[in-house]
Amino acid sequence: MDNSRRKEKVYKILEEKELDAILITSSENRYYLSGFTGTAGVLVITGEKDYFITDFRYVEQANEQVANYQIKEISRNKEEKLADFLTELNISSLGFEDDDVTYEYYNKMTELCEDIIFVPLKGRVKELRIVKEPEEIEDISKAVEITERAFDNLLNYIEPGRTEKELAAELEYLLRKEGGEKPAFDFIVASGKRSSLPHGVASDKEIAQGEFITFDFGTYYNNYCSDMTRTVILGEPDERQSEIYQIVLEAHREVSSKLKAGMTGVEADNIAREIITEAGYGDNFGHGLGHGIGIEVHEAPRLSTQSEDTLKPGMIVTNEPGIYIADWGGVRIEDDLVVEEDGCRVLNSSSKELMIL
Ligand SMILES: [Mn+2]
Repeated sequence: MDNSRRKEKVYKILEEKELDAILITSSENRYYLSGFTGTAGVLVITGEKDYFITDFRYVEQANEQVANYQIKEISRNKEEKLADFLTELNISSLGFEDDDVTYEYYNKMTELCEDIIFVPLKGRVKELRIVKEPEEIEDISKAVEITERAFDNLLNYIEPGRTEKELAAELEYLLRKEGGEKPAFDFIVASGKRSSLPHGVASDKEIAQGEFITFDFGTYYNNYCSDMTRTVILGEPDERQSEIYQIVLEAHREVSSKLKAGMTGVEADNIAREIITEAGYGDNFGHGLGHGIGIEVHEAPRLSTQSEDTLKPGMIVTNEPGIYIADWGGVRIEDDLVVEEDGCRVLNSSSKELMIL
């Protein structure tokens, strides 16, 4: 991966915050800024020479994957040796990921590095990931494609008597078979009354005739996530089921046709919220409209009544309005969208009409 452009952006943060170095500890930012896919290692970015520090298990992999960093091995007493190394480099102010390190790690490092001032980065590095580069959009599109193919293949498997867990397991198998790397999160398979649980992780409940089943799932592809939700029904819907489904679908469609760069996260959320509220179900849409996806399945920007973000071209966000009625059930429909100058591009292509199985 060519990480040089991304590193340049970190150099700007060094300058802006007048830091001697930035220590990257989170796996997501480590991957974003280096290309390393292993699970251990830190980056020390000074702007002159940058270092990738990892232990014995990953040195060979780092040499293959990580360009533009000097690879350094620290295998035992990692904190002590890192502290010695930072002191050797004459660093006096060090930016660190305060939203990533543990209290224990912070205490240990500040104790070991007496002469170094630790400056919290407050999400400044993470923010670099909010607008996606063309290669990232490609990876997410691929993840979405895999997700849709797997769901298509799952449809034949859905029948009364299967448990939610069986459906989740089959879905995971199909995703991996289609080329997915691993699930993007614990799948939600919520049927019948359980579909009123926005985050009802698959249970031992058997699915039955007449029930809504909400599937919320996704996969990693090349380290990027997809996130998709469909609600299907076993047998013909009753009047109320059709009504609720149509309201959510209308809210969802209105968002895909109106969302564009320049809107705030609050305005985007409000496109769907207005429709659901006017239909009388405002109190039953208790979460935000959507969120960014990327290396993490939930990242900036947020589309919600609390959001402080403004949409820019190249952001990828979910569009997932829902209505949840306790002791009855619920509906959610979710696609992934690329924000563009004058609109948005929907990455999903599978049908959003109520699927009657
Ligand atoms: Mn989502």
